[in-house]
Amino acid sequence: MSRGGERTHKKNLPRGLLLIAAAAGAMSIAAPSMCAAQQPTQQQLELLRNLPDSAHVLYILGDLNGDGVVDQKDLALLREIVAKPSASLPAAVRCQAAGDVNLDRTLDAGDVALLAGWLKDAPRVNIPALYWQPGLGCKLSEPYLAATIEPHAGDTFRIRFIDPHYSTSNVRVVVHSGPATIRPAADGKGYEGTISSDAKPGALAILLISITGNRSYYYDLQVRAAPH
Ligand SMILES: [Ca+2]
Ligand SMILES: [Ca+2]
Repeated sequence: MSRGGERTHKKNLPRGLLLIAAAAGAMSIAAPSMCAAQQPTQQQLELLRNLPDSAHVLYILGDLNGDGVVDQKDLALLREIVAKPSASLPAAVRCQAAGDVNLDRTLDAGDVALLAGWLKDAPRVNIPALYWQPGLGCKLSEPYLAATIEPHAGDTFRIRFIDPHYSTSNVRVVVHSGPATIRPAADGKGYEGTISSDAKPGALAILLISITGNRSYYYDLQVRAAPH
């Protein structure tokens, strides 16, 4: 089974770096200057404003056009960007950062090769990975989720729904593996979990998020080493 996004990437990622995407015109999710077709609704903005401090908006690694799946369309867009790095972004791109599938903060042939490999034997990545970046330049795209990143052992973590159509009745989150437990949030707008108090620094708690429409994603929480 393909776990295209499976990675050991979250170690040592510098915090607060501006995303490569920003330079090429991708916008902050809350930017007021989005063109009309891509503007988040008031309801979404309200949900974004009310996210817990530790939560980051997630995007799907490899999903450049933001349609919720990772397939040949995304690979074609990535090839186009890499072939002409000085050209303006193809109009279909909603999340340039999602093309950095090897997470080295550049878009180049290495990403094309990796994404092509994920899609070599399947029309789409079976269960794509969700990821986050500080200062992310992605426009709001599927799935509309935010999550705690890098919890410590013993911490509570949260998955929050930004899309108002999502609730605990149509989005299911379970612990796929690793030192964590999870339960629906009392308000039905997300899930809350706990990292085991004896979790080792660097351990991965992998969540499986299943959304109505038969789509599933992995989200990795890496237990942070630093003390509180
Ligand atoms: Ca896509
Ligand atoms: Ca890259």
